[in-house]
Amino acid sequence: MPRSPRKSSVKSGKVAKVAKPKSAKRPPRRKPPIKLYYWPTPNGWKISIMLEECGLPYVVRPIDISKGEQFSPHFLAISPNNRIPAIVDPDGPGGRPIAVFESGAILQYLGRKTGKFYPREERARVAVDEWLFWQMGGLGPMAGQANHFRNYAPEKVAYGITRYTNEVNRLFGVMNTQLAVREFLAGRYSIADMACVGWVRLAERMEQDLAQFPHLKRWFEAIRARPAVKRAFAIRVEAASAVDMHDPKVRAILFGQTAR
Ligand SMILES: N[C@@H](CCC(=O)N[C@@H](CS)C(=O)NCC(=O)O)C(=O)O
Repeated sequence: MPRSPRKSSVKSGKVAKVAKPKSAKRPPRRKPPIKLYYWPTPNGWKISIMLEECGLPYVVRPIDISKGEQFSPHFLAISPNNRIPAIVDPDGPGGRPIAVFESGAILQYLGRKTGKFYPREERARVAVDEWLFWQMGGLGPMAGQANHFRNYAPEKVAYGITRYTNEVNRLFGVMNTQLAVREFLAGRYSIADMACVGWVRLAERMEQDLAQFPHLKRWFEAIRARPAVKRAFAIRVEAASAVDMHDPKVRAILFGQTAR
């Protein structure tokens, strides 16, 4: 039973101050939402999907990578690799703010924070980590290069196109084989699936036909139909739709980077 406040003795007709009951304390102030530094790309989608799946309040802060906003001192202080995505969580460990860059690290952080889509049990967690790191070190970089050589390189370099397109094809095959025996990459739906789905969404840009990978296709359709994923894919950034990848200024920013 909650303790009732004790009235101390009454002097000169006044009621002395009494301790406020715990329940009368002001509720803790709501923390502001997580800031998601974002551009609509497969790496950006990973985090908007996770935030939506977890029901975490967040605000989108577009970083226009075609205009070089990823090099602003403010953003570099959060993401020193000048890449999206990044987050700032005002309610980080110890209730203090934390900034996190690298999509894999952000997914793991949000998974640990919420206890969702990133199991605690060690064997299940290792399985998620395996597929998450497989995405970060394999599917992401290879698909990125395939997309670059196929769609953005100023000249058609046959060797680069074949090398990276084949590699994406091989990696799609690896997922297809795994998904023949598992509903999701690590068994249950997890941050590993969220990391991969954006690249499968862009299959056509990398000359991949999902009909060749029936289990991957089943998985992709199941994930794409999730309400949270639909909401994440529906986030519109007007400026992103207007980017002209043939514009020499845009190309110089994105494709001419060296050490600064
Ligand atoms: N390993 C990074 C890769 C992130 C990445 O490549 N982001 C791209 C968009 S998908 C970017 O910010 N590009 C900006 C640039 O090239 O300057 C991660 O997973 O977070």
